[in-house]
Amino acid sequence: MRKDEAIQLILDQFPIAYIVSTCGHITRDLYNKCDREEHFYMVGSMGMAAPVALGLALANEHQQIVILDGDGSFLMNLGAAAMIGQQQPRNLIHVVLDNGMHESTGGQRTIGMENMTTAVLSMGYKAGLKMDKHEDWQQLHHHEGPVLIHIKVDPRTEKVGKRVEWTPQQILSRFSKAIRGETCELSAN
Ligand SMILES: Cc1ncc(C[n+]2csc(CCOP(=O)(O)OP(=O)(O)O)c2C)c(N)n1
Repeated sequence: MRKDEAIQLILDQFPIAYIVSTCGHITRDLYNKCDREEHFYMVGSMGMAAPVALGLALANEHQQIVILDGDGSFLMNLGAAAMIGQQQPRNLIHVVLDNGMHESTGGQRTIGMENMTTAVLSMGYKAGLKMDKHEDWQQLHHHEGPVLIHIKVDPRTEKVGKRVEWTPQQILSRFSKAIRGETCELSAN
């Protein structure tokens, strides 16, 4: 599957979710596909989308929170997965877009983790699903969180889109307002 197809599937499956995306190309891909106040774009802090999303899920238990992670970012901070497994937030979906590399910094290989779904089950996730085909998505809604969705994606062939134009302060401000149900009237620089 192409990465942009996978991101579109996530947006279609979780249309009202709050999404925390890992730094680098994944954040840029999400931003360029669809920019919403409900997106918290990590800009720089690799491995930190999962702990940020965990905090959000615990503090906002009636909102659905989605982590859009890369395999490099997921592997960099496995401790966050262990904490998610221990805290058991029912409203948290952890998506890992696995291209087998650190694409954002030049394509260096990751160590790989074929058994990511069984690994997180042993840490306490309620489900670990490998979703490589469009049909696989039908099984999704039977599970409560925390759920890990492992998606193998192809290496990029097209040019990456522009960087996020919001400042980190604007990202935080508009996201916080959105999750509190307040209106927001910011415009990007
Ligand atoms: C703590 C930290 N280390 C390294 C980086 C540099 N960096 C940014 S994105 C990235 C690769 C992320 O890889 P992955 O999560 O697999 O996503 P991909 O780039 O493949 O989309 C790296 C190494 C960083 N931003 N922060």
